[in-house]
Amino acid sequence: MKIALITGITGQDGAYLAELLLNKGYHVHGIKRRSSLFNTERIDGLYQDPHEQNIRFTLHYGDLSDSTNLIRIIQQVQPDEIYNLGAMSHVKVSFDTPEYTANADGIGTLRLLEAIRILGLTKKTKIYQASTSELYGLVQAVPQSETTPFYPRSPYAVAKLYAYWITVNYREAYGMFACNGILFNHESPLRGETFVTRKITRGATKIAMGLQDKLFLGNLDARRDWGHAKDYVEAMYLILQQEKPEDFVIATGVTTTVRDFVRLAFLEMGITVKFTGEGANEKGVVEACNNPHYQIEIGKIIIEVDPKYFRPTEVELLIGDPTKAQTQLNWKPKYDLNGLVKEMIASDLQSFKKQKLLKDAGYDILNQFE
Ligand code: NDP
Ligand code: GDR
Repeated sequence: MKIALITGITGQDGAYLAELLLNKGYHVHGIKRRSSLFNTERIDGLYQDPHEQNIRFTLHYGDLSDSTNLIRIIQQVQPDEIYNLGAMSHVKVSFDTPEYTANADGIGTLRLLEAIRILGLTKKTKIYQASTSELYGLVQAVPQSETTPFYPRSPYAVAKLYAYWITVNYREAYGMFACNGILFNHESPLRGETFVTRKITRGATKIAMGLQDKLFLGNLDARRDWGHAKDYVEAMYLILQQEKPEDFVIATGVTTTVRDFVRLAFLEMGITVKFTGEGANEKGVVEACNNPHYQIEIGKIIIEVDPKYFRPTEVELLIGDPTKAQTQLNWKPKYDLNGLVKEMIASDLQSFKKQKLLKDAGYDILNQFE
């Protein structure tokens, strides 16, 4: 039985990848951080009681900032494959916590690579590094491919640049099977609530249901190449099954503005949004409502720009060229943007129905921190 170790198993990608590998017959080990509240919601469905016999899913406490713990876990687990998905992954937050981000996202990768080397596992253990389209940053050329120069634009991207190159260096220096997947944005119903797509799908459902008045967003002009996380974890797996270790861009090749993502998400709730004004004064107004269950006033302002969400340095345009992955990995995404939005909206709608029922019955449990 193959053994995989996933850092960041409690995150969006960790949850989908763990499920994929379990379905392929792997024993999946994951590293989770200690937290004062439960943080395993995304993987609770995969949980196996460690008191049972023949379990194939095991969690270990740990952190990418602690070499001792990484060495101990890798020694104990003896993984065939490590997927390094753990990271402080929010670009805007990385401007607030740059040192921590460098430590977890940059040096964390070095710690894993060194642990493999120290333990004499360089010929046994393959490692996948979660690299990112944020490496391209300030546009040098489009579409962005494996040969496009990098120009990172945030502490997050700079930390990931270190992680990218240290992965390449360990491959070249020690012959390790170490690969970068340069993944463009990928989303899903499991996406963290503060990333823009999920913020929008949650906002669209709550506004339509009368649970929220307005949605405040930042740069509506930014363009992203959005795919579905389920398709992207498949690519991670394929990258480690190749004969030679190489780096791959994973993307859809289609780019969309944040503004158009807003339009699509609200349309899925039957609401047509018209944008008026410019820059920080731009507003999204209800132009039409065609929802059999929830009605909303025409002309109501439901989107506003709040400059607090602007980034000190922004990445304006990402559009990936996945030709290498398509030809060499035979990777093809199953979802398009419409399918992704539909699935995210359906999931958020389902989870807010309970809140709506409680509100209609007089129990207002809206989260005041949102
Ligand atoms: P998430 O933010 O959903 O998950 C990040 C995971 O990393 C969580 O499990 C988190 O734990 C864990 N983590 C954070 N800090 C540490 C630390 N110091 N030590 C150990 N674990 C830690 O990210 P995604 O699933 O979306 O992304 C997975 C990886 O892919 C990340 O490295 C991200 O930077 C990268 N990436 C993501 C893309 C995307 O569009 N989603 C695109 C390209 C790259 P906890 O749950 O406790 O917070
Ligand atoms: P990104 O994702 O920075 O691309 O990083 P995010 O969804 O945070 O932002 C995408 C774009 O939307 C603009 N934006 C807003 N973003 C957020 N979060 N909140 C807002 O209110 C808002 N309004 C507009 C942003 O300015 C940006 O241009 C994600 C993460 O998953 C990284 O870990 C990963 O490496 C990259 O994708 C690829």
